[in-house]
Amino acid sequence: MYAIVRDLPSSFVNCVTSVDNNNDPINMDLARKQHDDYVDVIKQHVKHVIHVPADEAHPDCCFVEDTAIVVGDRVIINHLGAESRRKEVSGIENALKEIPVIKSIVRMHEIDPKATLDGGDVLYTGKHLLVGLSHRTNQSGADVLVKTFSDKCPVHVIKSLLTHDSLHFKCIISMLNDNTLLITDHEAGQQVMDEIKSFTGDHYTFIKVPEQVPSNILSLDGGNFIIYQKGFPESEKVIIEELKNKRGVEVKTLCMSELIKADGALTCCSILI
Ligand code: CIR
Repeated sequence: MYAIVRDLPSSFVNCVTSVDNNNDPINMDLARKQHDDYVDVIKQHVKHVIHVPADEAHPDCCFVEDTAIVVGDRVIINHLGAESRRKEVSGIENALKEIPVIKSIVRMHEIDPKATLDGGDVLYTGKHLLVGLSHRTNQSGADVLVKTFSDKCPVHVIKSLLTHDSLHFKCIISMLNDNTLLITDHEAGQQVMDEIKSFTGDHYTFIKVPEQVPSNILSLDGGNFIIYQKGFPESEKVIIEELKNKRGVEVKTLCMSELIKADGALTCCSILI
């Protein structure tokens, strides 16, 4: 397995964010420490970690998940929804070229210049590719994924997130393994869950997590090990009971408070291949 991660630039404090950080600005030293801790855990579980240097011109460049979609040996380089982030992709495209298993890399905007898509809106479970439309990901972006990957696995477009104010699809959902998903236990989560069930029937078991931030976990080792966000005791209870106690998953908690201030989640700081 490979992982791609990217360092935080000093310009990270100028990231795109919906969070009002005026009273509690991003602490860069702490943000770097939190990101380093995250990368250290990934290194313990993934054999090949490609570490891309930070790009000062792109404050959000550590959020590598948004830049590319990988299914098997095929990659789409995304055309990101936020214009200020679009040129982040070149450093990641170069990193992907180093990975022997990857045979084809195509750029979304060369397929359809109207298409926009962030990787935070795409969940590849190993069985299905689920694409959530959002303010960053438009129908044309989703259509490019349908065209590109439908011969590899079913691609389903989820529309209900658009009526809520979540930044990305994966702000409310993430995967444990190829038949178990975690989802936020509120209205947006319920609607998304109903839509996924309408496409996939009973394939997935859904574990409902009371708060939004901790519904985004990072699953490694085929779902036998997860990282979850520290500081959400109600959700932690569910994670410990449902994942650790019932399913025997090894769990590790990390505090990513400074990345949350940038609207970051756990999955967004790596691409796993
Ligand atoms: C942004 O607004 O684009 C970044 N500040 C945060 C992106 C987080 N990406 C993700 O969760 N996939």
